[in-house]
Amino acid sequence: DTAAAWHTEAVIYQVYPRSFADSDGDGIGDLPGITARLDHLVELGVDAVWLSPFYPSPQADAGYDVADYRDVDPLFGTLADADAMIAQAHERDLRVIVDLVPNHTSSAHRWFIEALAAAPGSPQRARYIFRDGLGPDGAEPPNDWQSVFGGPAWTRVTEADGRPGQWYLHLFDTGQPDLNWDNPQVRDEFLDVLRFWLDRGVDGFRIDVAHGLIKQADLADWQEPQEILSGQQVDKPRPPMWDQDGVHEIYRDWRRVLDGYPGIRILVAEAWVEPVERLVRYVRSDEMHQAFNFEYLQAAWTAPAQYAVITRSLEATEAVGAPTTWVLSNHDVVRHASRLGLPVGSRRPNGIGIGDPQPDAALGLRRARAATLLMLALPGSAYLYQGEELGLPEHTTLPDEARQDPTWERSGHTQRGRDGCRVPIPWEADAPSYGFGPTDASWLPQPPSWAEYARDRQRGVPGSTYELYRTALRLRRAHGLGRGTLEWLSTGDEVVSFRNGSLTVLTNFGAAAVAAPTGEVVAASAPLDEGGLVPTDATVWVRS
Ligand code: TEU
Repeated sequence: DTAAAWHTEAVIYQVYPRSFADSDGDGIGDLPGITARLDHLVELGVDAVWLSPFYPSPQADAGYDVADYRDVDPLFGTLADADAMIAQAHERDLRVIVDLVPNHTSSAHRWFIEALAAAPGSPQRARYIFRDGLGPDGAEPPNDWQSVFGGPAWTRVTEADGRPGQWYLHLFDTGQPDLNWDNPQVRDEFLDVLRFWLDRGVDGFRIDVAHGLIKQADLADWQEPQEILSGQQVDKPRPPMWDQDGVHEIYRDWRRVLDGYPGIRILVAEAWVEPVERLVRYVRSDEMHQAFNFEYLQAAWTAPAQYAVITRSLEATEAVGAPTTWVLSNHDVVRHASRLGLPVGSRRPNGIGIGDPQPDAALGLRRARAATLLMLALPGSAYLYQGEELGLPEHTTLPDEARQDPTWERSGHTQRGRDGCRVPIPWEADAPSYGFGPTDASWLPQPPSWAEYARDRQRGVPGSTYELYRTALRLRRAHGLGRGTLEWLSTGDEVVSFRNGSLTVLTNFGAAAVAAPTGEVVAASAPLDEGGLVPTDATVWVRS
């Protein structure tokens, strides 16, 4: 029954609420804006939306610092707006996935405010990870861990008597204190939060930093540079803050809650864990339903690398009976239309660094179109990030004073951060803020090139990126590609080619054009050369 197993082949579209559509003209997108644009998602042809956080928050990390898990930030609307958005989505057969941030709260969460006011050793402090400092006055942090955003992962607090006191752990920003998941109160609270949103009708949760909740009990020093991808090989020691075995028990508890609701409600792990054999431990049948495939996102643009990552991903997920997932972009990484236009060796996932070369925009877009057409032909579930259907590039020339991502400050301005992939979406070329909202306001400035990418400039235009996505999604559904089986035809150095059902797919990575498979070309990421040859950096779908 495909309806029951919807997630195994779903195309899920990530909405980044502050940048999708602004209904009230304050320059920040909101829930009524999303609801008003749901028909776009229907026209595009996706199955579900995942919304990044819209909960009350000081916005120290664009909402990934949650102050109240059961409400909506006034920036984005009200709980009634959330209910209306969910209802309107369901009316259109779109499922709704919300973001859950369990590794840390905001420092403005009631629990953390209580913890600061309470004494060392109190039950209030035991919900977080407070420790005494090292050295004579406790002036040194408890260990050498670094924040993912740069700088020490510990901040010292001032006690009630006005003296410098204990330190608290934050793997991310200072405004994101890590919760203590050994505390039963923390566990109960999140079971309740799950029920709160399930009762409101959501179809699932994307679990932020799913590999970080449990820390090695001794909080041992970690000399290696802080790596996001937490383990290079299955048998190597893992960093004491990532991918600890204890996390799995938490997700088993959550799965039991979800399974108590009608239909299939899903858990999706955001876990930067390598290799894929360790990642799939999160998607065992009694844990999460899916995990983002970041190894795929990071794979090099060569035939051997793409063949390798696709086969490894399919094999590893098949072994645990979970759907394979595919993703090329999200709100944390350089948009793939730019990433694929960077010289090999300078493709950092999170932000184009100071002094890095600028991407080749034409090359990047050409490869992005080829990559997307390859991805959407694969069996499993695929994630799209808002704006990629317009071919949006990274905004690489944001003025420094406009930057909002905490990584910019925390890294001492050595990393530009992730703002460049978060710029508000252009809907109409000739409207204020390119149709993002009713006014010119936009929380990050939109570049003038946004006019040419606007949806209304591409809609109905043959060969546009928007129409390429629509065609691919329509055919993917019509041919059941998401539940198909992949049969390799060619895995050489220049070409990757396979069959999925009645379609033959070929991507040409080589410098010379190659013959297309025989049959009717139903989709192509670039026009074919004379004689029906597939040019370099292009993908074709052929019906035979
Ligand atoms: O990201 C988790 C995470 O590890 C990111 O910092 C990511 O690896 C990094 O941006 C490199 O690309 C999640 C959210 O997706 C991110 O937006 C949040 O900042 C982070 O958690 C903290 O909640």
